[in-house]
Amino acid sequence: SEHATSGWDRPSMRRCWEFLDETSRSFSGVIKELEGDLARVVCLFYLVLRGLDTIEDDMTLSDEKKQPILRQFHKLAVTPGWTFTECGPNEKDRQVLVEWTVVSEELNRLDPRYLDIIIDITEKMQTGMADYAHRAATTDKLYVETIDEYNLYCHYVAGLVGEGVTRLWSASGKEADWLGDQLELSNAMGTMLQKTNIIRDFREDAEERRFFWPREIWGREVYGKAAGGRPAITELPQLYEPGNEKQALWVQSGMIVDVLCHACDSLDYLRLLTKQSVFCFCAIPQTMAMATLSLCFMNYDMFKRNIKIRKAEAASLIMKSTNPRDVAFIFRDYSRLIHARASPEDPNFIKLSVACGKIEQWC
Ligand code: PS7
Ligand code: MN
Ligand code: MN
Ligand code: MN
Ligand code: MN
Ligand code: MN
Repeated sequence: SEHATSGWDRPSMRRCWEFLDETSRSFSGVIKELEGDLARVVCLFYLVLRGLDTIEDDMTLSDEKKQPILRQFHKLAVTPGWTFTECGPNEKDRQVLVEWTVVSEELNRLDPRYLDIIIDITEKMQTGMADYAHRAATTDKLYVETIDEYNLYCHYVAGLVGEGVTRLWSASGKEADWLGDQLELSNAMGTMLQKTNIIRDFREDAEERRFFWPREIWGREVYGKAAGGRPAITELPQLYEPGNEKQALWVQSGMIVDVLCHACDSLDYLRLLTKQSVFCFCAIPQTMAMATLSLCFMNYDMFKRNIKIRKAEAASLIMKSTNPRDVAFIFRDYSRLIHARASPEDPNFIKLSVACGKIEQWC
């Protein structure tokens, strides 16, 4: 029955599986392990959001061009024959949009109870993306100012993915009906992944003039004071200028404490799951995120180059992330590594201790 629903016998669905492998190293494995319909449904959900994100990310498209495409994307995505060839040659996933006919063909084959969820989430995400892109393009407001704004952006681009997949678990009958209504917890799951990605990719994003770190965190005067009486940071790229290393690490620590505050909600979510394949899909990216946070914490290399967890560490996390108890222990182990590397001079030290203490308590 796996093969009855995976679509391996249709060229269009085979191309979609190829696109999944080409566009996602982190999700393709766990998506393919999902049972029954869910593997194909989540693969298509992934490709829809990958297509939308590729348009959002393309800084070579003008705002005039981008706005209508973003705001109509939920309709364009299911329009037979629609394709998008105008992404710049540097957009690594542009080919999905060029060959979108295979994706729309498969979307239109989906059971409406799945397609409706995918379309609903896409419409909400595209609106959030369009609003942020428009503001960045038309005002001199380059930075996200407050933590509230930062949380709202993460809700749009990742918390909604958590909501969407959770509603898909319920719709498939593989998890309880009421799980789809646990929006706080599903939002925390996505937000934790997005914030970790935003921290790790700081240098890469800054070089593309994309700034996600909120001023409410990086602009704090205490970080300058704690770095030997220096003035507060006024522009984000100052964080990788020589001489600001110490201050950069306190800011980084402030960003990491903020993510750790979502860890217990993620553990609460994972405890509600009952199907093994759904559990692995949800848990593996979260333990990878904890490993990434531990790699980044107090590591100035992150400001200089792309850093990634080792292949062997990733492989070990895939094998060990099998049940809520073991996942909580993995969270606790990384949280202890982080705390052990924290310095009492760090203005975030107390907050960090509290966040780590809550993870200890959860276990
Ligand atoms: C539908 C599986 C499991 C309850 C394309 C999975 C970019 C971090 O741009 O590609 O390369 O820096 O490394 C994924 C919650 C979303 C949130 C979001 C859709 C978890 C478009 C993933 C993935 C919910 C917006 C990938 C959020 O990062 O980023 C499906 C539960 C896409 C999940 C983006 C980021 C995902 C992300 P980049 P990545
Ligand atoms: Mn990526
Ligand atoms: Mn994006
Ligand atoms: Mn992206
Ligand atoms: Mn990124
Ligand atoms: Mn990027």
